[in-house]
Amino acid sequence: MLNDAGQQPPMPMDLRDTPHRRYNPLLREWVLVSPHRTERPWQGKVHEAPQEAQPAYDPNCYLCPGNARAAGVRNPAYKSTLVFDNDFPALLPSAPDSHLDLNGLIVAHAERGICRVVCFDPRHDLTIASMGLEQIRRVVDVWVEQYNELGSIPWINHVQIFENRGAMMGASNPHPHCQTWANANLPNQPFREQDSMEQYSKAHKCCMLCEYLALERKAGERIVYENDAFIALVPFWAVWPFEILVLSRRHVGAMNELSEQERDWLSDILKQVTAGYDKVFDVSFPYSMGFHQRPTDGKDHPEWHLHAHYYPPLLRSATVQKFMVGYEMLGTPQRDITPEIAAGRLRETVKVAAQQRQAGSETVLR
Ligand code: H2U
Ligand code: ZN
Repeated sequence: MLNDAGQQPPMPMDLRDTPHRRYNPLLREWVLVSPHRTERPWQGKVHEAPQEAQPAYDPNCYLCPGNARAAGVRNPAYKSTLVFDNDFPALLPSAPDSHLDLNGLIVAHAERGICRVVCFDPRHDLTIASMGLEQIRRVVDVWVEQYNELGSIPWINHVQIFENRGAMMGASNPHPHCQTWANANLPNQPFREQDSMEQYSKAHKCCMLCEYLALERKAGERIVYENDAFIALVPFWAVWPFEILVLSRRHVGAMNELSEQERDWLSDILKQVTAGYDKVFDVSFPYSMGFHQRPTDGKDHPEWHLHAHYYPPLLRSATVQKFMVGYEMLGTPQRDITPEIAAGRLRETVKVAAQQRQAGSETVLR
């Protein structure tokens, strides 16, 4: 049958079998999905050498309480969280306002910023997955404080909170910690997301991620875990094999709009997601994660919807990771295992991890 434009309507697509490209509306780019390839990460479990257990206190760790850091400053004997200015900051608050522009082709602008480190806990051997909910909640409170404090500095327009977990992701230290980089200009990814969300809400008179959330809840197949205030799902357009997007269920732009209870639910979902990750290959799962929050430029940004991205590199075992090479560097990112299959697997590991916690039989991976 021909459609109104006199054309043959496209055939319904079998996402499980047909090579296809998926659209990422946040970044307005494509990812190539090749589901016909047979690699499946959980066929035949690969046993790796057990990871070295970490001590509760490491006298050589720069982040443990009472120890001297790399640049000589000594950490206090902190009892819960610790925030300090990065001793080797990528950005400086004092950069003079200067720029270079040669025919719009050789262009540079000075960038001011503040970089901090947040230690989650005095215990060297913990991770978000193994920390208690009250401990994680204290970290959430610190993130809100940091977002408010840094964001209220007039020239700071964006606050990026991110965690590198595991040596594979370049984490310098197993001690549970994250970083905060706050600066004047929106970094590339939030800039693109902000532009997409703004254009979408102008065109559709509603929030892009609220709409997306409703579609995902209806479909159900990409949802990994949800609680009263947050949802964790493998986005339809995921690039990394076990990528997860955590979305607030309520339309809020930043963590400082969350109620006390919602902050507890945020702590819960972070623990559920990371504990589930650790069960995928029975190793401490490496990842980079970070929150995307409303810019702190003094504007309302009603289009902005609070979310966190988890980008883990592991693909098929503790040692086989995904690399963005070849076609992906020169063309488009590509994946074999579909987001739906990855979500099914993660849903199961989150459940198993929670059951084991309840039964008191969890093996904590560090
Ligand atoms: P990772 O998130 O990649 O592990 O980085 C930790 C940060 O901690 C890194 O930016 C800082 C590094 O500069 N750091 C200090 O500020 N002082 C230290 O003594 C060690 C590490
Ligand atoms: Zn330590």
